[in-house]
Amino acid sequence: MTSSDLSRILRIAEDSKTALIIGHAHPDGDCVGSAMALCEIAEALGCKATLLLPDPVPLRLAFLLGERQALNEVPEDLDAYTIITVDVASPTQLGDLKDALADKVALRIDHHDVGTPYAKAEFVDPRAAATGEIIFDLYEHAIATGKLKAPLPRALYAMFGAISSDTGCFKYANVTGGTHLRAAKLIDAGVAAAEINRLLFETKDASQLRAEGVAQRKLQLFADGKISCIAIDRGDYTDGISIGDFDTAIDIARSVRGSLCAAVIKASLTKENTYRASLRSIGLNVAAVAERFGGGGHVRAAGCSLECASIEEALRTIVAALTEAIVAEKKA
Ligand SMILES: [Mn+2]
Repeated sequence: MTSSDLSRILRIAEDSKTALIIGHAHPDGDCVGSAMALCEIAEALGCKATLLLPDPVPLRLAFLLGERQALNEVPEDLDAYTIITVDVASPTQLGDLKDALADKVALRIDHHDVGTPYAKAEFVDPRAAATGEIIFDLYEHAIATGKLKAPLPRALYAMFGAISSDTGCFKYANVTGGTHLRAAKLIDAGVAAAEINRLLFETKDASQLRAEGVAQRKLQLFADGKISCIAIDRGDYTDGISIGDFDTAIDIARSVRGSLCAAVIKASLTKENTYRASLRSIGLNVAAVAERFGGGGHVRAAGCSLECASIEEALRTIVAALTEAIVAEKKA
């Protein structure tokens, strides 16, 4: 993002007296941390900021918010707000808020490779490993231009969490030298990096560990082991295991030696015949696969929802699409 882009974003935040800052459905660490940090920055610029997330924040990410509360539904006086989204690639990612927010988003700050434009002003930088990197640049720009006078420790903490979360603790292919430089500046500014990484990556609920056991038993390989899948049906949400406990199942699927792409398919708890697929790869463009089903994301990490009669059908559909993508890639 250029410094004139950053100036324009800051101006939108400054000019809005009341801002509604929104992340995506099924919030992840990047969206929660980035939205939290932007709220802190907007408030320091003299704006009243309200955080809105389409779904509740999972317990494991709640620490990024500190004392800040997040709304889960749009406020009644919606038109009084300047609406800003962070890490939201397309309107479908707004989940149940999609219809209420249609055509009302003033500003989108994002880093996804594949998405559907929807905001009046769009600032998307796919080179950023996390939206948190863009928020950090925005913060530095505000300091450098004198708009922010004092450091904002809670914002810095949340930004580090955002960046660390979306890079898998600085180990994914999206990490650049710039990612480490920003992290270094955050650590030098006093951010408790080890604490954040421990809470993000080394702390699990017992139910999550049990879910990982279920996921390991459900691992299936296809295409000579090039595709690794875990399919989770409604009946697996039992014994105190919730759907969110399977968030890390994708790490199990993608760790299989020889796997080129991994998928975790989860049955929706609330919507009959609806399945959510998370896709990961080590090169294959899974964003293009997700896009076929109305989803999107990054080349190596993407997601989509499917309407299918059963978990078996959802699994067959995803495996067929991934197999086609592997064959097409070989030909190219
Ligand atoms: Mn992100």
